Amino acid sequence: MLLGAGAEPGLAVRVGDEELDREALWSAAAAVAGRIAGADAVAVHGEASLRTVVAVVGGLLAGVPVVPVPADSGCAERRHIVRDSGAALWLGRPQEGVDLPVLPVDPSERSCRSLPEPAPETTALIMYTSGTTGPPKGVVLSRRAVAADLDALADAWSWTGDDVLVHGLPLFHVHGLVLGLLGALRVGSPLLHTVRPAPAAYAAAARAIEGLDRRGRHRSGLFFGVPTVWSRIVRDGSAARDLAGARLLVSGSAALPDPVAEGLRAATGHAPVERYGMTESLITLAARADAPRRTGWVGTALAGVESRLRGEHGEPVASDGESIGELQVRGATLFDGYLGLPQATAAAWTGDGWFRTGDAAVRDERGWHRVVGRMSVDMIKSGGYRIGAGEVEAVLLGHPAVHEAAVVGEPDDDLGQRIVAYLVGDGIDPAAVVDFVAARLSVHKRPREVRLVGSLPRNAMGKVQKKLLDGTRR
Ligand code: MCA
Ligand code: AMP
Repeated sequence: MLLGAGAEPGLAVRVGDEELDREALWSAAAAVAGRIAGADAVAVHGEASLRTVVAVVGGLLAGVPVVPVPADSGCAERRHIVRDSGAALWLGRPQEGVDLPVLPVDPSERSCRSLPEPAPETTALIMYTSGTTGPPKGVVLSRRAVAADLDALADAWSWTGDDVLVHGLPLFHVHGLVLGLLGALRVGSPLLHTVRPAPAAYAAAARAIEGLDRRGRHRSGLFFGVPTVWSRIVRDGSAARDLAGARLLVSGSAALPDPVAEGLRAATGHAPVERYGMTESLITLAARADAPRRTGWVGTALAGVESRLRGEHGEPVASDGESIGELQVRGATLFDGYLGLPQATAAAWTGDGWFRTGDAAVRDERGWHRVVGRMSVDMIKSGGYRIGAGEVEAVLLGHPAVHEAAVVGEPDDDLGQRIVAYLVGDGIDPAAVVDFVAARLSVHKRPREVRLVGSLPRNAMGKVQKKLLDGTRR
């Protein structure tokens, strides 16, 4: 069973002030499953709510591929995801730009319908993620891959039903949805979703765990966050103190700066464990809960996963803790391909069957990894969100005042990288251009800064030389 239906009864999920116990969640989800059975795929409005939880679980019970749609997406991105995925229905609150039949989701609905468990190779999710160019691609993830990843993480972190999971991450990406919701359901640990990952909300959840004793046993807190969340918690000293009673703090989705890791250790008494992954591979590397912490290192390959480093021409790179190569992975957690894009899928794999992550890393003799950056400047990570420079540039070029555009990620203390747009044009209003992107792509893909320039540095072939742009320190 993908969702661990054998787990003990009791609280399954609380989102904000609303909650469902396991029986009520399964029953509401079964009602959804009954209505969507046989659909090619369903799009789910990814807002942080019980509706989203019920819709996703309903899709998985029915064996219908679930397509989570970012809650902050603009019309163009939403329309692309809905059309490209072949979704037949929209589950959740209606949104502009969606021309699918809408199926409202009611968490208080009950159905006693029981459905057969779909085969492991069935698609569980189609998750949209950015490449360096073009619109987001649909990453096809099987139930087998999801189950393998969650079991390997449970093993690495000694994650059991005695843990209460706390996070406030988006329910439309791997971190918040696969690990943060499906992980909790598979393992059987109640999830307290804080709606937003704000420091005060994590602190309140930490205090609430004390009221969730199970059969007299004390529950322990497992907290997930992206580095921006941990950095904000460190800056908010009182929230950090409330996390002192946690069992484990986990950081992922982007590099955790050493000062943030050290700040957390000082304020909470806990050194966080890091883990690394991608939408395409799910989580592949993690530090174990029972191993000594190594700040700046993301850990070893999970059970069922292998890793290696390769140079520019495919040559092996030494695992000496210093030599840098492209990180390549293979194993049970890998995706089935990009939906409808056989060429892009083929290009993502080496001739001998390893997935090319596009991340530069080092590996030491003990198999620990440190991620040192992306191979391409056109892949940006901001607040843990993956954003392709080309996707933002294409939208900017659609603005009537913009003639040329180059988008880069610049170092940012809060977000890791912030999106900066260099623009050439006539009478550009920077704020209007930012809103133009937010309305079409996603709010989190908007430039945080616009710099107006007379021209962009280009090479003899006319290609923009991003490394020469003023202010870029990459
Ligand atoms: C501001 N806002 C706007 C605009 N400017 N809205 C429309 N147009 C504008 N021009 C509003 C936003 O809607 C929002 O409103 C508010 O301002 C704050 O938005 P923002 O500043 O973007 O948020 P933030 O505080 O900077 O966000 C930081 C964050 C967020 C909370 C850490 O970046 C986040 O949730 N990151 C998680 C990403 C993640 O889960 N990645 C995992 C990928 P309002 O507040 O009203 O909504 S999966 C992955 O990477 C792998 C597999 C892995 O390893 O995990
Ligand atoms: P996404 O597909 O949104 O999951 O983004 C995947 C990318 O996030 C990876 O290719 C890495 O660049 C980055 N990433 C995820 N986890 C980590 C980590 N622990 N340290 C550094 N980068 C990370």
